[in-house]
Amino acid sequence: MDNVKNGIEIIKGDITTLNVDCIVNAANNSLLGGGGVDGAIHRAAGAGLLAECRTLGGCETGKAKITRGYDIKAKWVVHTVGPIYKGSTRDDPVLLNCYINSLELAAAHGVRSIAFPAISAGAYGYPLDRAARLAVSGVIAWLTVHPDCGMNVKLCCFDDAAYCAFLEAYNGELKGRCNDGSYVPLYTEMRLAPEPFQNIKRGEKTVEIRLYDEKRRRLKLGDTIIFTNTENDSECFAATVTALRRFDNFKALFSSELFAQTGCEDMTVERAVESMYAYYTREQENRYGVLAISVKKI
Ligand code: AR6
Repeated sequence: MDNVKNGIEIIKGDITTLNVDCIVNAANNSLLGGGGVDGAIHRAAGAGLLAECRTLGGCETGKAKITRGYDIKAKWVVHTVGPIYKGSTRDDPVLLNCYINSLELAAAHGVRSIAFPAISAGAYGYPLDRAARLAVSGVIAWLTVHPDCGMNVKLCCFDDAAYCAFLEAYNGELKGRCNDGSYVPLYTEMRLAPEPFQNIKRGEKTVEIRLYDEKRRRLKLGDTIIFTNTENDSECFAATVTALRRFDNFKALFSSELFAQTGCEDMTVERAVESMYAYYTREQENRYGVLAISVKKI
């Protein structure tokens, strides 16, 4: 297959008029229509869309379902349900998953160009800047994991406020990737040796261990981590940080109940501690302490 490049673009406009393979609808759990962009898409697509939606049995928050586009130009409509903002960052991974699951489903249907509205940023109340950063993080996370998919993503903003917030998030994400320190990206990259890489990918290892250094201090619950195989840079997957726990040293960490999730559980605690000195010195361990990062593959 050709190595077709992915693309991402921030645009301003009405999503129902776009010339793309697929548009994404910010729906509700019933999938039976509503206000905002949902209402606009159903009005533009016509009765056929609603009839097909009725056969789908609704959709869970953070998940996605697909229908035909009926009277709109796009062949497909992916319906996803964003979280309702409740004043905390707890639902951030759910909003990220809206983007990731929509892209996954669309790609499985041969879609190569897709437009998203600002999911959850209207009636569902997400602060625009955070919704924008999560959108950009989720899309970039997915594109990073599927580098040769040739997917063109348009983040379609309806008004100037959304357009500015998305541009800022996108530029910030690029700056964050340049590590100039002025922006804390909502995802981070970690390199893993082949064995732990595969173990985390299969869900057999759910705790990754790092020094609690400057970089790791910036990690937060709900962040996206892109894990890359040290022996093959193009092999990577995205995961969400589900828990963070600090320990004074490796021994304390391996003596906790987290031991069973570290991928070292077939060793003795002493051997597990020893194995960490292949990566870090005792001096670094004493200076920074260590961090147990619980992750779940996206
Ligand atoms: N094209 C692009 N973006 C649009 C359009 C359009 N035609 N119309 C609105 N937007 P919202 P939510 C923007 O409320 O927050 C519905 O009733 C809008 O300016 O549509 O995920 C569903 O049925 C905002 O930036 O979706 C659910 O009950 C963004 O789309 C609930 O709202 C999302 O706003 C979902 O709430």
